[in-house]
Amino acid sequence: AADDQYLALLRQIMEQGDRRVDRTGVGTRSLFGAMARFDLSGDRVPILTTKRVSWKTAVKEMLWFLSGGTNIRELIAQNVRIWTDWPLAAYRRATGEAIDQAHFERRILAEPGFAERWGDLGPVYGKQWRRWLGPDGREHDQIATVVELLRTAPASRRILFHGWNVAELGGMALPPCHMVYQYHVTSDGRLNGLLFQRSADHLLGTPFNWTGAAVLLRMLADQAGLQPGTLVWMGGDVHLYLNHLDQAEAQLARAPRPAPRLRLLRRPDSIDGYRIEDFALDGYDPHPAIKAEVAV
Ligand code: UFP
Repeated sequence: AADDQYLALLRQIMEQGDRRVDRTGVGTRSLFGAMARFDLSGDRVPILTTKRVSWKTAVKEMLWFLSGGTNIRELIAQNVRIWTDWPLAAYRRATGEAIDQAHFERRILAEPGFAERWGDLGPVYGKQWRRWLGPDGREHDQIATVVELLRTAPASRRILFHGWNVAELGGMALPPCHMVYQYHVTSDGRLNGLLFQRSADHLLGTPFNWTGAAVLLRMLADQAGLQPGTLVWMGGDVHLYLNHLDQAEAQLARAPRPAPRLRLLRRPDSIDGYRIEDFALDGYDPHPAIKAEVAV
């Protein structure tokens, strides 16, 4: 079902999307306002089968957000390279050095001082989720608050966390794309979630963001003693970069395969206790991965 919704949206973007110049200069076709809904019961998970999605990378990234991290060093240590482009571009701009990505990543890993200076992304997701700084100097752990509310006030309409800290946007390598997450507990104990994503690179970003949001909902449900319900995804500017058109055509020609199932193998004592080894994806037999350039 995830593939059907994904491909329908992809086709719609290609056929009806507004062709425009975007921040990166690459150019996109863009739709405004899109929705997808996923039933997460029975271990269902919206991981695409029409191309291989590096789901473990998406889970590691989500665990990194939850850890409060903002430095790419912790990602590279786990072989996750999806955030390197931004600090690398900043390093090249600042130093004029034509360093290649692999060398840059080796230095980030090997030299803590170098990582501190060049690997930090600023107050991005992890900082805002776990340590949103109030005007009085107090730090707010939005994730802990969400878990607490799910347990003690499940009927609340205020169970949400937000990444768009206006006052700190200027210091971020990239302002949050998957921006606000809201939760809703049904009277029979199912956890629904809604992600509002202001900007979605439909080819490279969306499949990851769907995976991350689903995994996060599963962890939160587990921690609060709830069953997984529905994940609702809302996209603001949902776009296809013009250098991704061939990849999009190739994916549209593929037939979806049976959906995989995601199992959580362990229930840690807190939301902070999850590790990548706690997740198993059963029956994942996707079409091959599709390579594409990321617009920085
Ligand atoms: N993008 C995503 N998902 C993410 C992420 C980035 O789709 O999780 F971090 C894409 C959306 C857009 C670009 O193409 O990155 C961000 O650019 P902008 O800030 O101009 O929207």
